Amino acid sequence: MLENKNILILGFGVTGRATLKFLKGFPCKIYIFDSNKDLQKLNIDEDFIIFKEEDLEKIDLIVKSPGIYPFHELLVKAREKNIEIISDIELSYRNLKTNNVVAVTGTNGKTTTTTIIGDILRRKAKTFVVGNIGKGILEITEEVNDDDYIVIEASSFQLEDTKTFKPHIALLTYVTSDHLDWHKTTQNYIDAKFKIFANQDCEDFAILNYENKELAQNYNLKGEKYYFSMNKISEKGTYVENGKIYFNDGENIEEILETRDVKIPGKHNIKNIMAAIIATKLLNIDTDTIRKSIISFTGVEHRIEFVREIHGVKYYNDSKGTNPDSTEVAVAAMDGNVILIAGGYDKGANFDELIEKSKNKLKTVILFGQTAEKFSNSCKKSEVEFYIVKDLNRAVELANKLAVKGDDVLLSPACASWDMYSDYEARGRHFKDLIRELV
Ligand code: UMA
Repeated sequence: MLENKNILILGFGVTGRATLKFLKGFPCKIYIFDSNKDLQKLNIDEDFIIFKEEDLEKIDLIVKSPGIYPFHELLVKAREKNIEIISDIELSYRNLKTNNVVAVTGTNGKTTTTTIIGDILRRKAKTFVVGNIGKGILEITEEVNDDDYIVIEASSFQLEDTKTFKPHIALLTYVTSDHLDWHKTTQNYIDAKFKIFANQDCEDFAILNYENKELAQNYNLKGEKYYFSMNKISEKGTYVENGKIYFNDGENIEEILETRDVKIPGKHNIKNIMAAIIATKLLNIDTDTIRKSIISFTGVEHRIEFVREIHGVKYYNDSKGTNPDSTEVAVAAMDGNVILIAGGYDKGANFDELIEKSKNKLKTVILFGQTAEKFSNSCKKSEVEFYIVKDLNRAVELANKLAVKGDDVLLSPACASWDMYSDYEARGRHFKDLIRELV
């Protein structure tokens, strides 16, 4: 289907590069468009033509990067000319050798759920974990064999431009249905999320959050439905009862593990785990393997990542918490009193709401970086104790001094890292190094 076609790669980031790599094996003519990059200077080995507007006449197929606005003028023109526009996921799916495809989407929890599923499957067979998680699916499409598993984190942008994509297991972690009548765009967003199920048939499986059960009824899902819920449910799927997670396959109910054995904090993560259990049970992975994998799972790096427990104090790295909202979720996910280490590059955010909403859990806030002063004003308003220190080293030193058994020390800066670090990963790694050195 790609032979002798003129194909336009729209956007030359992670997706565009992977698309080019994949297409080089086909006898087709490749055009690339990227409005922000000087393609000539990039030293690209593969043959391609730098796209010019007049070339659109010749284009048969566009592979669109997810970050490009759907109503970008080129796309509008392409639609007028009936040029096919697809995402990388669609192109990959059309060329994939395996049917063991698990796709995960949702408003929150995608990356963690995708990672857990990948970790479990990897114990049994060759597994590729790709997509919105940071790796273009076309990067590995050719490598995938019949028996391999592929786990795809799919964003709504990527799903929007799918047509035949039919994952054997499709999983929606959660999608919010707020004010559907008012926000046409929210409706479009939800429609895109549900596209993950669109081509499934009765041989496939649809995994849903029980809280989305009613919403799902609008979409006439053909896959066999499994739900996950924090409360006992009679439908097929997973649920929590008396601190234990159970899996119900419609005939038998099996205890999988106790929630207290889960290392990653927060109710939201129990839901992610329950979703992952369903996906892997449906792929016939044995319970022992699932349990072992979950118990040893300490989280996605830099996202409420459990680092270490010392003298009854747990340390968490949430360096990825680069805005007040995500820090609020991280604080809420902690079990004990929280010593929050925060502050960093000033993006103009306001911290009042974060501190006010979290104040019952906050024992102390230790601030550093450009926003320390501003952050401290929010603490004053909400009467939360705070300290300002010079850097992360001092922050960890002080947290270690102040913490008592049962406390949680959480690095969740609510700010970008650029005032002191190259990126949030460097900041998170530094924090973990400091924690590992504590005695
Ligand atoms: N570009 C244009 N014109 C435009 C806009 C962008 O030419 O109008 C070009 C940019 O110059 C750049 C390229 O397009 O060179 C970027 O494309 P992209 O934004 O689609 O990003 P990719 O590098 O291809 O990465 C994408 C996902 N990014 C987005 O959806 C924004 C990555 O998810 C994903 O890992 C990758 O494909 C592989 O599947 C990142 C993300 O931020 C992690 N996702 C969003 C999120 O999680 O919130 C959805």
